[in-house]
Amino acid sequence: MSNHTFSKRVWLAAPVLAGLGLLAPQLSQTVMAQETVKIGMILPMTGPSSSTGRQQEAAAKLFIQQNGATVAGKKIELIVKDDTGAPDVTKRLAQELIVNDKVSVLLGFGLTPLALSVAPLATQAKVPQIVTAAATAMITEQSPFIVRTSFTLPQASVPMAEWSLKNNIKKVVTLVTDYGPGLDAEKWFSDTITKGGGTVVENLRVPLRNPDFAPFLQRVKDASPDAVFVFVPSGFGAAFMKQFVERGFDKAGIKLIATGDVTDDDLLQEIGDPALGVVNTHHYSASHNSPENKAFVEAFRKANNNMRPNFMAVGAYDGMQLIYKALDKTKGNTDGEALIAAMKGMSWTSVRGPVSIDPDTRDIVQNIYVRKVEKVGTELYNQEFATIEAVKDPFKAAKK
Ligand code: VNL
Repeated sequence: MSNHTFSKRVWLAAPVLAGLGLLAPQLSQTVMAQETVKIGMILPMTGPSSSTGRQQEAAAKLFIQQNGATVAGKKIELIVKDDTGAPDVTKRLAQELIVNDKVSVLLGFGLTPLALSVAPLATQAKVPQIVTAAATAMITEQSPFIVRTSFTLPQASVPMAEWSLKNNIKKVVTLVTDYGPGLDAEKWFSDTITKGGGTVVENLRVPLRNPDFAPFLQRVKDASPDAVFVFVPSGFGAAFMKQFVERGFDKAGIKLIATGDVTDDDLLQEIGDPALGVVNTHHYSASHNSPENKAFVEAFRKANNNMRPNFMAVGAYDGMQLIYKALDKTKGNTDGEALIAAMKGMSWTSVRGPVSIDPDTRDIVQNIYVRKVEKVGTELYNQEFATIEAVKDPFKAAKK
């Protein structure tokens, strides 16, 4: 019996069988099996940024566990791939996921070069590429199929400069990792503080691979600024802080200010007391005070051997949230253009606070919090003490 005849018979018989209540379980099983929506998640699960992979995979899986694996009548299948942090691998995996697995959506992308390597494929295949980690501002401009749920470095760095100006920090040195997000942090922090009457005496850039901060920290010391503003990517903060303390900075009267990537929730306990008092700006703290976040942190810890979620986990959790919401809105239509249209302007209450997707830029609009590292009980947290509401990426806002 050919498939054609079979399906014809099923359709002819369907009303009768359904009436008898005999068809429903069988038919729905067939339909579900056929209508699986595959989501390809590409992350650095090994290599120097493996903490980002671990956090994001855990968060995506928690989201599915909490919300079920069915949306708009379709079964969700998450496929996780390890790109080891190498852009050529990210690109190959994306190609395989699109061509062989026929994924409807790609998500993840732990670092800027990894996200950039996939942008042309997303455009060509018309597959939405949800960037849940990488944070260089221009990433979303590389394909109309990119939507971001993480943050941008200009978004986090401008508020740090504004706080500095109000708190009598006038002479600064910047020290950033030498690639996309670091250069964004350097530029937007420096421009903002200079416009406000401050002075940037040096812009120091440390290599991404095997960074040795010691010679750069010596130059910071020699310049004796009021503060040093630092960006290093998630996972590198502990190595930086170790050398910072070893060189006696905590006693040299030079303040450390940073984006929250440095005082990452994933590393704060490991960094320990040297982080106490560091003021920094970011979009998420595990101690963010909301019922949604309390429930999230508790569930995340429970499912992951007490691991504390960081901002990377939240980027992926919201990435899944966005995909579910878009599928709901399209009533299960997985056409790439339809999904992107559904995502534009979408808003929800994230565990980080209220968020939305800017319909013009496809980038996330969110609160940025000014935080100070403090001890809560026996643990260190970034304690939020001021909020700048609904911040759009300044890089794209400046172009208008
Ligand atoms: C990036 C930006 C990566 C911020 C990060 O951690 C981060 C990036 C891995 O765009 O490469 O904290």
